[in-house]
Amino acid sequence: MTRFLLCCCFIALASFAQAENNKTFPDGFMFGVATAAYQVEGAWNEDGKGENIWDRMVHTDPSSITNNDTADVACDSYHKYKEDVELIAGLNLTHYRFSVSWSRVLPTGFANEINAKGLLYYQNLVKELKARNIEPVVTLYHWDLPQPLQEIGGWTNPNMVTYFKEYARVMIENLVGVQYWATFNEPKQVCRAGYGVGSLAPRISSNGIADYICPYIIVKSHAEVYHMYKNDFPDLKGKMSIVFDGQWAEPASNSTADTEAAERKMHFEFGLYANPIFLGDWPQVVKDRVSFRSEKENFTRSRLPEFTEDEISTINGTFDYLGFNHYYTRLASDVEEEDFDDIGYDRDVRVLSTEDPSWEKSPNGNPIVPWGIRKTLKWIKDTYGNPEIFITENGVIDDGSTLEDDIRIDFYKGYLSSVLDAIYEDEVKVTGFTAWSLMDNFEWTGGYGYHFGLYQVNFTDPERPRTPKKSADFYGTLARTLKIPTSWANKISACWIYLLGTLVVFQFL
Ligand code: IFM
Repeated sequence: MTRFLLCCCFIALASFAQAENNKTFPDGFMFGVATAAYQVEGAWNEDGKGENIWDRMVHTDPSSITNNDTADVACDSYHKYKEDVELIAGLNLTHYRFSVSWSRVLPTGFANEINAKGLLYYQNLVKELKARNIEPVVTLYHWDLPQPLQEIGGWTNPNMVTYFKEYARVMIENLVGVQYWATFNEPKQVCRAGYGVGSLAPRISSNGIADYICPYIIVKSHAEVYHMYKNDFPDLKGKMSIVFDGQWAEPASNSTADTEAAERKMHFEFGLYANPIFLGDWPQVVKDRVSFRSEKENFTRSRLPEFTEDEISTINGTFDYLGFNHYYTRLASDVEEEDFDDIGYDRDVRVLSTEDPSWEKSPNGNPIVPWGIRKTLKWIKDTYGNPEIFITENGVIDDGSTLEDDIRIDFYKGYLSSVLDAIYEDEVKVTGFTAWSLMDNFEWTGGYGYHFGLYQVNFTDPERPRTPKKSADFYGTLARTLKIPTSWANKISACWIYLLGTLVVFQFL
């Protein structure tokens, strides 16, 4: 009996040494990679493409981007898409998440003029993927609004609902084989960074005003497209949804104030966009906070637009899955109510975000906290009635100095272990995982200084050659085996533990 118990202990120890989590992802689980049109395509003015808000920003204010980088050529995927698909196929991946450049297909943004060559590019990409058995996951809007639509107010103009729907119809009609659609990528970035603080294009600074009008227009646009897809294309049978970015807010202490602050933060950052679609209407705490402060600031009504009953029921339930991007975790602590002289989103949220100094950091300073993804997944499950969750982005940067990107491999080991825990311990319905990104690309205002890729791209070479990093092999093995690959070092320590165990059991007992 003692021998038996000891054996069990050693086996358990050895498995622990072998990998963070040696469970297998469920059958049919999807592993893929993601990119976005503006970040990889290049060809910014080729074959009839129109100008978008990022083209405008990088060309008129070059210093807004690190090193004055532009995405004029980027990874040149417009010309090299076949090579991209080849790389994806070589990694045994099930899907490729990419986005459509609206102004490549509709140069002015309006559907009166379709650019046949632009459309053909996406048709060819989908054809190439399908031929390799790779499922296209298509995002309709990943931040690159046609400039003429910005001239009329962009995502603060109610007419955008119609223009977006007309654009979406063109894409749905022309990419019929697509089974996975997402209307928007990370509406929080579009609204908060684009129209609130003004750090991303179109760089509107209307803190606490436009960043609430924008979600109102975006969720209505999303809902219209969802209904159009279901009603006008009943034979297509694909899934339509939206992608949210959700970083975890961990209470900084056990106090009730900090616990409530963390929950409030989740509702302002995630719920503001997800609640109307998954539950109907804005989160109550957001409605209460913005209306309370608006009244004190002498507004005649809340700065947060109110949905009509009709809008609530139209928007509610417009999802087939929940697209989820996750990168980091922060600590949340309660902040005292500030005076009412200045208006702003942060004053509405009333939460201070900090980091635990003991957390490991990525080269850009983001905390690496694998348990944060599990907590966010569980929070989404509990808050939104256990929807199917498709992880549409997760990743970390390396410092660009080496192809031996162990930082990325360790990052994925940790985060994927937590995803497995979410699936098996918390029973969250996660059906897919998507690495950001297939290759190094144009990281918005960070230019080419941020290396998120499984493949390195040489941006000084006109050919833009792609070279696999060590993590590409890791990720390919993961996709093939549905298990987190164990490194040789871990395998060797596990063998030593087995060996030692056998010796102890049979020699000394
Ligand atoms: O590069 C971005 C992407 O466009 C949206 N999600 C986060 C990524 C990394 O910052």
